[in-house]
Amino acid sequence: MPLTDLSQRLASKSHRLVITTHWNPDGDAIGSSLGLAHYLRAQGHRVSVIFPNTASLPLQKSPGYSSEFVHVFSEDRGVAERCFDEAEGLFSLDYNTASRVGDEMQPWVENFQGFRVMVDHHQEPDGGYDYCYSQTTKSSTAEMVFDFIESDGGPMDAAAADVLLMGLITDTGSFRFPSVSADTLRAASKLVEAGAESHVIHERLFESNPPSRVKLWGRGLTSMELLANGQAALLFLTAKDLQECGYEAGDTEGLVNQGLGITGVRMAIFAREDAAAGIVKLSFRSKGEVDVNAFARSHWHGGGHIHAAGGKSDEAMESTLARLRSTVNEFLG
Ligand SMILES: [Mn+2]
Repeated sequence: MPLTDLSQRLASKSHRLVITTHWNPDGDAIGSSLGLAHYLRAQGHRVSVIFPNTASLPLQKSPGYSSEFVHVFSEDRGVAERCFDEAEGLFSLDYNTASRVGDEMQPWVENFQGFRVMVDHHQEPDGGYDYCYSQTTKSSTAEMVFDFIESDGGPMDAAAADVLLMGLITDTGSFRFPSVSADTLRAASKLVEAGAESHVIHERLFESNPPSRVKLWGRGLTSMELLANGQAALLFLTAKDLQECGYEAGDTEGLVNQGLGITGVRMAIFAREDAAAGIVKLSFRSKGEVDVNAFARSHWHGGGHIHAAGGKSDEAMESTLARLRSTVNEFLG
């Protein structure tokens, strides 16, 4: 579907719009949502952004995160529900299926009565969208929002450029992953021209850590064990580790990637015990042909991309780790 279809719809008048993204919003979720909001507001639309739950501390410093048009569903449900009720159009950014927004918010996305727009780069998008922009080859949803803004033709302010570049940076590991294309770098170049500063974003995201994050990375790295004859690295943190180090939301984001830094490792697994929810949260990363989306779907109630996926286990930590060892050995064996 061409981007101009959506441009025509939006240009007809000022719309009341709601922008949503996935549970535990990461840099691309926050960046694409706020970037699109900044842009559409400057175009005269009345836009609310609804995050399902609170972002990690560094992401809360994103330009616009604390604005009056941003609401966190789990914190301020009444206001968020009113935004859904009043909006004429819904945007689903950086998620392929409504369950990704969490149980509480899912019905509000599924039952939304106005026009619906999906902008996303994950596999197998839900149906039921009036405008579905799904491109799995794109580095990030932020890159897709950039494409839309460029095609739409309006001006981009420095705040929009900042958060969109942040989305590119976080979803590409600072332009390291195979998903980085010439288009990605061209988008980055245009965003810098529009006022984004890469060093400012890096400092905000990666050099503003609470001590708990650095301590937990130490523990997580120490837990590392190799599986499948050195082809996989498993890292884990127990509820006790989290408690002793003073865990805060977002502390372990990115830790799983450390496993891929080992020679010969093609798949990395990170398991974090979530005592409150009674589950173990799982993250998977891979290189080359190893499809962690397939692995997460077939064994761990999850999914994602070929090289990055998530899942969960309802079993206790010890039995989850045992089953991870056997399923990984079998998967890569
Ligand atoms: Mn993304």
